Amino acid sequence: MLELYFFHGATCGLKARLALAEKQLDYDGHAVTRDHLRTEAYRKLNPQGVVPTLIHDGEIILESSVILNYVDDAFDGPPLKIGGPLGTARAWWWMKRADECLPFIGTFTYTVSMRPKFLEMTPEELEAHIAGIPRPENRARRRAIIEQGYDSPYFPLAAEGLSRMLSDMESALGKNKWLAGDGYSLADTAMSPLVERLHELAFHGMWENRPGVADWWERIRARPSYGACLADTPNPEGPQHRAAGETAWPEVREVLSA
Ligand SMILES: N[C@@H](CCC(=O)N[C@@H](CS)C(=O)NCC(=O)O)C(=O)O
Repeated sequence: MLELYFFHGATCGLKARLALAEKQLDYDGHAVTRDHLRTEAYRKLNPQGVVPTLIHDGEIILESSVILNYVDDAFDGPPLKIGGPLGTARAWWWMKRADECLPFIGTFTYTVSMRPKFLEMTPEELEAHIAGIPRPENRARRRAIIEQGYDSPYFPLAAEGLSRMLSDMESALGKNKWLAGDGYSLADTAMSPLVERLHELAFHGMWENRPGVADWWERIRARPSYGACLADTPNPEGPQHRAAGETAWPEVREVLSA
């Protein structure tokens, strides 16, 4: 039996869902709320209180990149590591890159779209929210973003990190059709949710001068896996992200070009 805990709108949850869709696997999907991630029951499955959590025949598998690799190794279906050891190494390089870029995409999402909700909280509610984040580095980042918004030191770092990510993608896609070679692989699965969030924020200007990324993104969106994960069950926070992103874009563009 295969189960996945995720929430609609979670970048890492989408990563795992895309991989399961690419492998054409049936599974029990548990779409949970953010509040559920803070319960004792969920933290027994995933002590960091995050998604995704994959459970296969009672065994718990954590960390989205580890889940991607496991799903590819454990099941039949189209192989998602291609091109022998070199192709696998390249796919892992991108999976590592996706993990490194997750805090940057979180900073963009929370600064641009989620922050107003936190500013409405009472000081007690806000402290309880921050106290419920297990890792101290994540608590510090969340607090700085809520208190300082675009002036937090995390925002320019995220802008630089995401620009570099897209430049690296442009460079790879100038050499090969897909990120890790001639065929679709876990590299593409891992990077798609990060670009999906930029797409939700309507920050398409970030790839207007990166034709390789623009073309790759259209090909990703045309895949059945994208339709299965996003067309049928769109992110309920998508309209909020788009509205906030459209308003923020002039300011974000300035930071990106600084
Ligand atoms: N390194 C972890 C990160 C997981 C993570 O941070 N997940 C986010 C969603 S992308 C989450 O569950 N956040 C909890 C929240 O928003 O309350 C992984 O790749 O699985």
